[in-house]
This record gives sequence, structure tokens and C-alpha cells, in this order.
Amino acid sequence: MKDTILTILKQQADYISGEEVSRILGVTRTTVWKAIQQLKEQGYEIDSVTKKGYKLCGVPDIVTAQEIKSALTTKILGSEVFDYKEVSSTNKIAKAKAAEGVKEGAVFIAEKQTAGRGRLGKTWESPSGTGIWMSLVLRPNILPQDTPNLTLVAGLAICKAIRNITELPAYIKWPNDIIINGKKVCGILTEMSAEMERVNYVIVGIGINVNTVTFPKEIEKQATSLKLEATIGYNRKDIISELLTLFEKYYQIYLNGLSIEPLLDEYKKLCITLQNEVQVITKDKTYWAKPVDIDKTGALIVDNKDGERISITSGEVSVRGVYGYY
Ligand code: BT5
Repeated sequence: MKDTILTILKQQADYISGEEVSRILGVTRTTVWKAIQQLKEQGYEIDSVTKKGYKLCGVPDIVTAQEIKSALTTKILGSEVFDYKEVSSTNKIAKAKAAEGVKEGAVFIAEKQTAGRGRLGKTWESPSGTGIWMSLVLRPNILPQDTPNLTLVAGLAICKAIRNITELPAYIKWPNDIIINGKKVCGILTEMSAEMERVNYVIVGIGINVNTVTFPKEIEKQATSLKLEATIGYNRKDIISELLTLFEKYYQIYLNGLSIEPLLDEYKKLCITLQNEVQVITKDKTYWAKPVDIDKTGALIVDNKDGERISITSGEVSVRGVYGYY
């Protein structure tokens, strides 16, 4: 009921009377009044004036399915949106739902994660209400070994979305981070279920610090948020909408040619990893190298100190820039 009333209020430029709303919906005015109270409790600013009725004056920064869907113009991504107040990890939920058969493009989003995950068992800080913690279900017709490309597609979309909305100098740190002024603002965790030659589904988990102002001690030197960098806060829904629009566009380009090649020029311009020496950390050794390129398979190409050219596939190694963490 409250969702329908919200939709009605959003369509009105001016006040609408309680009587009119109750007539449209065929419910009593008390039912309308109760739903309005619930919306106010959720943070919607609704002005009520005797004889005039109700007017929506402000929408809270909440990431509900309804708010997100009403901002989206995408065809596939966000076709279904599932919202949660608190989950362990949106990747975990998305995986379970994908295994049950949820459609391509389904989005799982939470206000808070209690066990947000990074790569290789690392944790992802996901406090309530300040970030975008979301996972997308994709069902691309690609080979399992090509799924890391989707991290690059996502990275490009996120980086551009952040730039478009905030005008901040966001860069991609190959393969799965977005960096602003040397600090990490976003991480991507891509997971899949596959057989030998076939991908069943891919989960692209995206964590973006939007309005976070403090971080735990362990990561405060290396983490940042859009608000800390821009000194103003952002509506998370606007970022989600821009990001899903761009992701869909780049995803289609990738699938059409089954290659990231058409995206590489744009990607490389925004890839900070190519701009300076990097430290490559493998299981057995650590060495400095000069980045040369990202090739059409998505590998990072570097020259080591002996002038040998090495192709680095994501997942094998960690790459660190010259300046501290990134
Ligand atoms: C990542 O891993 O950067 C992938 C993060 C993906 C998070 C999303 S949120 C929605 C979805 N559901 C999940 O459970 N996960 C995904 P990695 O490259 O391994 O980086 C992890 C490291 O980043 C940690 O070890 C910390 O050092 C640092 N870190 C943790 N939380 C952070 C935060 N909020 N902001 C910046 N850095 C953080």
C-alpha cells in the first residue's frame, strides 16, 4: 500500500488530498493516513496541510527496490531488485538465488553487510546506510576463463559513473579497485559457478564507500569515500542508476564481440596501474616492474628489471603502485 501511495505522491507536482488518494486506491482515508505515517518513519518528507492534503517534499537516501527501480532506464540490469536491511553478504545471497534460477540482471542490495567479503577470504567493511553494497547476477554465454573480463567491464562502468556524478578523479586500479587520490573507494568481487566449458552464472559484487566519514583504524589510511573526497554527500540511488546504465552498455559491447577489445582504449585511459611502476606480489616472489599494457585478454603486461616481458592474469597476483597502498 505505502509503495503505491508513494508512486502517486511522486507523480504529483502539488498537494493531493487524502480523499483523492483513497478514491484512486479504493481504501479508507485512515488506511492512507497510516501508510503516510509509515513513509514518514522511513524518512520520506511528506508535508500534510488541512484541506490541501499531502505533498512529497523529500526522499531519503535509502536503497529500496522501489527507489532504485524508479530511477532505472536499463533493460536487463535491475530488471529485478531485491533489497535488504542487513545481510551477511550480498554476494552470498545472490549466489543462492542464482542457483535457484533468478533471472540475469537481478540486483541484490543491502543497507548493511555483517560479513562483507573481499577476495581470498578478506573482509569488506560495510557499515549501515553509507555505502553501496550490491551484487548483480549475470548469465553470459562465455567460457569460464573469460569471467575475469567482467570485473574489467564493471570497473570501467563504476569508474565512469563516479566521474559522471561527482567529477572526482576516479581511476581503476587493475583489476578490481577504484581509487581516488591514492585511496580505495570501491572494490569488486566477481565469483562464478561454472562447468568445464560453460558458465552457469556470474556474481559481480560491488562495494562503494559513498557517504562514509570514518573507517576502522586498520584501513583508515588506505580507504576513502566519495563524501570525504568531494566534501559533499551523494544520493546512493543516483550512483546506482548511472552505474547500472553504463554497466549494461559496456556489458552489451563486450558480449557482442565476446571481447573487451572495443573497451580497451577507454579502460586504459582510466587505468592508474599503467601510469607508474608496480610491485608484483606472487606466491613465491615479489618484484618491481614497469607496466606496458593491458592486452585484449585483460592481462596486465609488464617488463621486469631484466627486461623480460611478463603477462599477469588477474587472480594470480597482487599489484601495488609506488605510492604506499595503491
Ligand atoms: C575487494 O576485495 O576489494 C572486493 C570487495 C567487494 C565488496 C562487495 S560489497 C557487495 C558484495 N558482497 C560482498 O560480500 N562483497 C561484495 P580485496 O581486493 O580483497 O580488498 C579487500 C581489502 O580492502 C581488505 O582486506 C581491506 O584492506 C580493504 N577494505 C575493506 N573494507 C574496505 C572498505 N569499505 N573500503 C576500502 N577498503 C576496504
